Amino acid sequence: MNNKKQTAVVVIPTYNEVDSIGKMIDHLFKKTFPQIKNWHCKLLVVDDTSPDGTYKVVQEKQKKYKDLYLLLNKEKAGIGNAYVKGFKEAMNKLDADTIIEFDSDFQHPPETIPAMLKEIENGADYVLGSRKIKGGSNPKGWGFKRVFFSEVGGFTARFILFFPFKNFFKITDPTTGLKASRVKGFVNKMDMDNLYTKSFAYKLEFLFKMVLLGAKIKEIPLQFGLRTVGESKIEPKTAADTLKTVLHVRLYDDPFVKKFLKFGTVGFIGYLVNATLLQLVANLGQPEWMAWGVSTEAAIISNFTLNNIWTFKSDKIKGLSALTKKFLQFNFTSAGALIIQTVVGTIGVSVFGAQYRQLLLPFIILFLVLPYNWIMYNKIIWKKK
Ligand SMILES: Nc1nc2c(ncn2[C@@H]2O[C@H](COP(=O)(O)OP(=O)(O)O)[C@@H](O)[C@H]2O)c(=O)[nH]1
Ligand SMILES: [Mg+2]
Repeated sequence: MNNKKQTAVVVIPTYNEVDSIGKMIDHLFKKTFPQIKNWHCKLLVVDDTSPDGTYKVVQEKQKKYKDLYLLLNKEKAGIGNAYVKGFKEAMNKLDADTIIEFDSDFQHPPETIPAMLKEIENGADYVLGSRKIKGGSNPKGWGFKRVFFSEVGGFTARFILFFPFKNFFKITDPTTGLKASRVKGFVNKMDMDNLYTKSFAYKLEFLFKMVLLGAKIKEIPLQFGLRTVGESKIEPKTAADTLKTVLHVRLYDDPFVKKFLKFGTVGFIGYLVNATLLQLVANLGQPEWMAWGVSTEAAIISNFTLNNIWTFKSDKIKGLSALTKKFLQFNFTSAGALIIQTVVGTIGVSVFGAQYRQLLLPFIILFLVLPYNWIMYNKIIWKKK
């Protein structure tokens, strides 16, 4: 064990924050950091060469505080861009063990910094300031419209990113800007050169990717303050951009969704095989049972093969004996789906009437057969070793 203190780097991106940055720097170095005994705290301001001269205030303060750093970008390139640069600087040059995302406008109370570091010490990898849990709140001055959009937006993001898994219930404030992230195993594993967005929505992309990296998440209450000086840089297009980002990462980066889409595609191909062969064999003048039997089995073979080489290729079944055994099993679970569909379909028609037959079928498939097959494939046929 060495007793060297861990380093926490607070990153503040700024654009035209000349009225708040000086006060914030003084507050952090005089009041906040001295309270934090277990960490060596550094402050990194990432400024996009603000026309109002924010960076000049920082340069002036650097004469006074040795742990104050400034990263100057040539032009305004978005808060996400500023943070990516800040994260890299904090990791590569400032020896960061934990990185805190913080605003200069006092909307994030500085007392949350020691609170977040405590949670990191207690084993959390990713600490989020939440306005939604007990002790947290939106600014008192926010009108109905602002609160409404924040609520609806937050819920939509939560749903798209995490439904139906535990983080949908657990992460109450996905659009929060206040965060502390563990570097080792998390920020240093993040592919920051290939982020989808450099705007405010990077907050949600980061959140999603931290979850994928297996971060242990802890929320602390955030009493989000009113901005007293300067202007919000949130642009009108932020909402649309955020929606695009959450949809993108969930569709393209979530292994569950990718697998589920393949599973759905294979199922649909199976249906086409079934329908085509049913018609062909019947047209050949074969008995009805033969047409149904042959086409159904062909669909089962198609589903088994395509799922094995594509959907579940990471758990692919190989070797003749294993393949035979699993294929037989697959026929049994498929028979189960057939039974479910037949029984529920028959009951449904007797309850609602035959005119609802075609309407019942997609419902049965969507709510019963699909989940049933998904579970059988994952838990039995292509069970993880
Ligand atoms: N460097 C940099 N900082 C930015 C940019 N956009 C916003 N910020 C800073 O990010 C922080 C949060 O932005 P803010 O406008 O307060 O967002 P709000 O609190 O959601 O209204 C503030 O310190 C801003 O100055 C940008 O394009 N570049
Ligand atoms: Mg703000």
